[in-house]
Amino acid sequence: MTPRDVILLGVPLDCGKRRQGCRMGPDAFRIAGLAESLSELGHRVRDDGNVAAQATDLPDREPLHALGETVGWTRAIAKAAEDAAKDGMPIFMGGDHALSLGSLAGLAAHAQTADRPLFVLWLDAHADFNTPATTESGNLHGTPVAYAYGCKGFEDFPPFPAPIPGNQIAMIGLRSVDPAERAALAETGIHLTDMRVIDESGIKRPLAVFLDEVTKANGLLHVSFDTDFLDPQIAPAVGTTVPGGATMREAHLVMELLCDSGLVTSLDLVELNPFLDHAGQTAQLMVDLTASLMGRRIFDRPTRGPQ
Ligand code: Z70
Ligand code: MN
Ligand code: MN
Ligand code: MN
Repeated sequence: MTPRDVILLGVPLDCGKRRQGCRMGPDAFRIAGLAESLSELGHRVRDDGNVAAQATDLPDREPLHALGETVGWTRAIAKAAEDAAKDGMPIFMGGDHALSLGSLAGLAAHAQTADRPLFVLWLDAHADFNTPATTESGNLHGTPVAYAYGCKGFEDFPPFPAPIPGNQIAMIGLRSVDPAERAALAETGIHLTDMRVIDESGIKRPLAVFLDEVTKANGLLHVSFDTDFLDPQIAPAVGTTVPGGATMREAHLVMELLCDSGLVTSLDLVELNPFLDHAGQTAQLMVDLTASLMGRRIFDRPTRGPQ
């Protein structure tokens, strides 16, 4: 893989849901050796430390959990994301998935300036396609894709710069989707790959189809990696475990195919809750998967197809 300028940004945000612990994520990724693993692969790595929360005077609004705090974080992260994207490949070390309200907004602004379409790959058990109006839990980590797609209901948030069309978004790993999300997704054109498709036909094909579209459009590609994409047996450090997730081999294959594509321009690592981890196992797995995405290999192979 061509050496990249990687910019690590810690985002100790924990306000996207009620269960706490994700704010320890950035340090867990550091302690698990993310920077060192990427440097060993030949990348130039800079750790910019943690993004600071931004205060707002926006009042909270029931039934939403921590609305004001989340809007403040969204502004701060969007600014950091847009700045970092100019310098290289940002990796956002979360933090829960509300982080992506900000990373997507900042990267969409960057894509607009670069005059390239932004594509988003959402690796997650969940669709995160609720809005502040449809959410049953009030947890805003369940909303970033709807924000980026331009759904109504986000009036308290900064206007999303250049909403992302559905055909530029792919979700892989789905196995927990709320009724309101399912109804809303039906009309979007978002590429939906649930676990049944993966069981029946494998994880490679839906990914390859999407990557082809990114290539054809000369797009930027943001990968948003929710730890709960993985099966909880290999990744126990998540607040809402959903059984039946991606295996170690499926996850590494996704990362290797993404690496081969050379298309990934930014990455979120989210929903790791180190308080629930077993001796750093999940943090270490996330770091190893990121290393696969950034070029770590067992053997060098031709980049296309079986031999
Ligand atoms: C549900 C909600 C969610 C992650 C849980 C769950 C959302 N759809 N996302 N864990 N990562 O509350 O909106
Ligand atoms: Mn998520
Ligand atoms: Mn999830
Ligand atoms: Mn498409």
